[in-house]
Amino acid sequence: MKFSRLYLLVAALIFGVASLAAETVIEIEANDQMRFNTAGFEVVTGQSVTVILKNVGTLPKVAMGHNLVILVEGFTAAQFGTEAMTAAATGYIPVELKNKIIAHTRLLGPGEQDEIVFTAPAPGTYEFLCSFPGHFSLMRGVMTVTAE
Ligand SMILES: [Cu+2]
Repeated sequence: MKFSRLYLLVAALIFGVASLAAETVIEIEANDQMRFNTAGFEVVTGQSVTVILKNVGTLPKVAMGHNLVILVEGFTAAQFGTEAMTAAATGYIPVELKNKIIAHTRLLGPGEQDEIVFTAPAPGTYEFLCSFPGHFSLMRGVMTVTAE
C-alpha cells in the first residue's frame, strides 16, 4: 500500500514536469524583403504556445511594417489580407474579422518585437499572415496542430 502511494506520487511529479515541458516558444523573423523566415511551424493541441515576432528590417514602419495574424481553421491568408488592406486605422486588423483570429501581434516597425500567447487549438492546419497591405502574397504560412 505504501509503495503504491509512493509510486503514484512519483508518477504525478513526472507528469507535472512533462506538462511544463509541453509549453513551446516559436520565434519568427520578418524582414525588409517582405518575408517571414519560416513557412510554418508545428505545435501540439492544448499546448501553451508563445510566438515571438521580430522585425529585423530597417525600413520605416509606414513602408515595411509587419505583424503576424494566426487565423481560425478554414479562413485563408488571402481572404484576411484582402480585407485588411483598408483597415489602416486599426493596424490592418479589420474589426469585423476579429472572430477569424486566434491571436495576432501588433504592427511592428524596424527593430521591434512582440509576442503572443495562446493555447494550441484542435488538430488541423491554420494559416497565418502579415496583414500589412500587399504583404500576404509573400508573408504567409501554416501552423500545423497535431494531436497529443
Ligand atoms: Cu509584413
